[in-house]
Amino acid sequence: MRKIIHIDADCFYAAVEVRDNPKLRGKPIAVGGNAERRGVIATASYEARKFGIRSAMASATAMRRCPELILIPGRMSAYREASRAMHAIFTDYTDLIEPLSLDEAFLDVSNCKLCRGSATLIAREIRKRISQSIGITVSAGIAPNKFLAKVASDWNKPDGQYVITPGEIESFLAGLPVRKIWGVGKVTAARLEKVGIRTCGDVRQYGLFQFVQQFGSFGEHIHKLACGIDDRPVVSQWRRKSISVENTYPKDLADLPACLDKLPELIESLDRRMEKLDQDYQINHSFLKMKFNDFSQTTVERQHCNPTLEDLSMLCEQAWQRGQIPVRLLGVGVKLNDLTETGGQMELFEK
Ligand code: DCP
Ligand code: MG
Repeated sequence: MRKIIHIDADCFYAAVEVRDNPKLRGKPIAVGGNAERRGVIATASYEARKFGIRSAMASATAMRRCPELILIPGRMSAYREASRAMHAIFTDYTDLIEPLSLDEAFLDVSNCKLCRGSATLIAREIRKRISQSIGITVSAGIAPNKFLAKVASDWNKPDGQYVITPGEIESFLAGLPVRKIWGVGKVTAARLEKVGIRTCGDVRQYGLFQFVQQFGSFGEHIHKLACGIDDRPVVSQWRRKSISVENTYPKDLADLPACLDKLPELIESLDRRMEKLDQDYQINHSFLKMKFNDFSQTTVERQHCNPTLEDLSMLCEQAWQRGQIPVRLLGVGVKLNDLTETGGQMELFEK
């Protein structure tokens, strides 16, 4: 049984605007094009949604519905930056990340050992970290497959999460409108409604064979999802550039020997993380990060294809020489070549 999390930020562009200008908090705002220039709304804050303002609506219509609406032009670079920061948090839990848009992604956390392996706790921790370090809220759906996780992330929006355990799938789907199924738009929904099908539960009343006969091959897709069956994998196109571990120590490390003492356990947890990498990664550098107790920090790196304790001890000594005061944080890591990007291993050997 897989554990899939679907994350979706709450009124994403608007949330970034409110974060960067707290005076906007609690007010009806929207991000979008100028009403005079036939602009459209990209998104609206929840306060603005109370007036019926929605994505893709003409800005002129939005202004009519809510004359005090504060309309803000978009800042794509800020949204991209927030999206990147969210992604960086996801990578602490899994490499199987499939972004659907800037503010939305599937995570397959089936093999994640953090948070006692509980997807519910992982989602909660991710949401907390995003809110604390990025300053926006996201909602999450947790389920055994993508379809259910995506539906679930909408259930307790904003700033909430919803879990569908395997045992709850049937009752969850019983009352779920077929419109919630991907690809079922107005037209299909109307066709289904004609034969009395309104919910996924209604679809289940039909056998698969009968359903396909009546609705064609798309019927098979609908029937499977309505029964809670969705085997589509989380497809990650994202590739790592580096992998690292670090630790902030409860008591500062007083001197170089104290730092060197901590290296073996850091290397061990780095090794554990590297075991999960696929064969298409190749190490090209190793690095060591040191943060001193005055909060200054330094990183030293060296070309290596497989760093040993001796190699990292040397880096540690170099880093220490740059500060020579107690150390609060130590980190070790490697930078990676992605062989799938350089044309694959075979080609490398043939050159
Ligand atoms: N977006 C857009 N045009 C649309 C829909 C969305 O430009 N027609 C942009 C603005 C949104 C972002 O994409 O902030 C994310 O889209 P969502 O559908 O996830 O909507 P929000 O995150 O804004 O709101 P919600 O809280 O409902 O997820
Ligand atoms: Mg969103």
